Amino acid sequence: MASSTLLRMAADCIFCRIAAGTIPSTKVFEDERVLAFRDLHPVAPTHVLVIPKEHIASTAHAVETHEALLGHLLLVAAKVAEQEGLAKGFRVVTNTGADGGQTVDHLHLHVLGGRSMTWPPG
Ligand code: D5M
Repeated sequence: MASSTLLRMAADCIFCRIAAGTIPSTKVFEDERVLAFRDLHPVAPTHVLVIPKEHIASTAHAVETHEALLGHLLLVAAKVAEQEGLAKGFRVVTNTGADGGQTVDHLHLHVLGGRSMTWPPG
């Protein structure tokens, strides 16, 4: 792994380890900037997480230089939804901070589908 990649990994971040391949995951999509894998505790028939390989703690920690990467994450979420056959629709969620329900401090998009979603979320 390139040292620049190592520098952008956070120590003890589970999603950095998944991105580096040192913790296994069920991958559904990968390119040089992002990884998509199945959530360990799915809350919908399809529940995929899309993460940047670079460590960004949350949406609130994203800065201007992440703009293209953030757009790419959303495009990959749509690609994953198509790949998963979610033609009837899907939901993309990013929990941010304690009140937002974030439990893993590495920015991730949840792609949820395969059932009808309700609103508002809990
Ligand atoms: O979502 C964090 C999500 O991460 C939560 O739905 C469980 C999932 N998770 C945690 N560890 C793993 C591993 N090892 N593989 C796959 N999925 C995992 P949040 O929005 O932060 O609450």
